[in-house]
Amino acid sequence: MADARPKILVVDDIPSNVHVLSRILKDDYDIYFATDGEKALDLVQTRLPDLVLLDIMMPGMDGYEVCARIKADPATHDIPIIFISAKSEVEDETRGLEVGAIDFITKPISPPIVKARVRNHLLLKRQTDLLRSLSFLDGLTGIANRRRFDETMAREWRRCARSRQPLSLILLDVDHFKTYNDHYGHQAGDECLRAVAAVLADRVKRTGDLVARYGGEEFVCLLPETEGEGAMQVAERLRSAVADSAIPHAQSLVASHVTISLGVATVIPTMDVAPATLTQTADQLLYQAKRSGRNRAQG
Ligand code: GH3
Ligand code: MG
Ligand code: MG
Ligand code: MG
Repeated sequence: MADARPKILVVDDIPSNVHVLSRILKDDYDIYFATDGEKALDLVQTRLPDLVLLDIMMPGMDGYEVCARIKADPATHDIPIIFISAKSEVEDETRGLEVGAIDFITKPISPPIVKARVRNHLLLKRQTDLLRSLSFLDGLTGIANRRRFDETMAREWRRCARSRQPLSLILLDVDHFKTYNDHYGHQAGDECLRAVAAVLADRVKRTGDLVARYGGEEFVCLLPETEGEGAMQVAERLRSAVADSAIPHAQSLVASHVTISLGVATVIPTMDVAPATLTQTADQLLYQAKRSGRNRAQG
């Protein structure tokens, strides 16, 4: 939800400190609180707050340790942390920033300053999140881009290697797209790519599957935990869905509408083999699909 209220986790072993901070912030934010490090880490995992206000001196796990652990976990690494502490030596603040905090406020606190810093850090966090999400989208079609594909491929490769599950990849390419551009113009070509991307995204929806623009008029579908047979079924579904959308292509040598060719490769990944080998196999199969007449899936 775009307009959901930001979530802030307040961590301090002294309940009255928690209370003061909650009172300052509760009108603008949803507040969660913890009075020890273990509970704080628990809430960070389950609630994924947008910001953490963190005391340093606490019995058991201290704030430095809590901060270091939040920063060590990729799932929580990007949550900004502000230390709020009575410790005020240069070394205390330096250490806090070195373990990954974005800011350091000394007690006794000034409510307007806490409010202002919290607001600024949340704004920065929102901008960073937005930029990151945009950096993973293809500007033309709005689906995932190559960077997102590469990252997801590396992650799924590791995951499937661990669980010894098959990983399937479909690489597909629009048939005779050069003549489409030549005949209808480059702008219509762009429109066609958008339409093809929408058809693909609409047909590949299982959780964990990814559809991305690989480059130019080539797209990929990554299908974790999918056997070759299942992947071929998906590929055939995509091939017929694009054909059925009946985008006119007067210059195609295959049909009177836009068609795609697909290469379908499956492997049980191992860590001594690079993910690129799967892409290469799919590319070779795609080439075969082209050579044997286009508008077909080759497994
Ligand atoms: P084949 O059936 O063998 O794939 O033939 P093809 O004509 O599709 O293959 P080729 O690789 O020769 O042409 C791909 C064309 O795709 C050429 C390029 O101008 C066009 N193209 C790549 N990216 C874009 C894009 O973003 N927009 C548009 N309009 N065209 C693009
Ligand atoms: Mg304390
Ligand atoms: Mg191509
Ligand atoms: Mg092509």
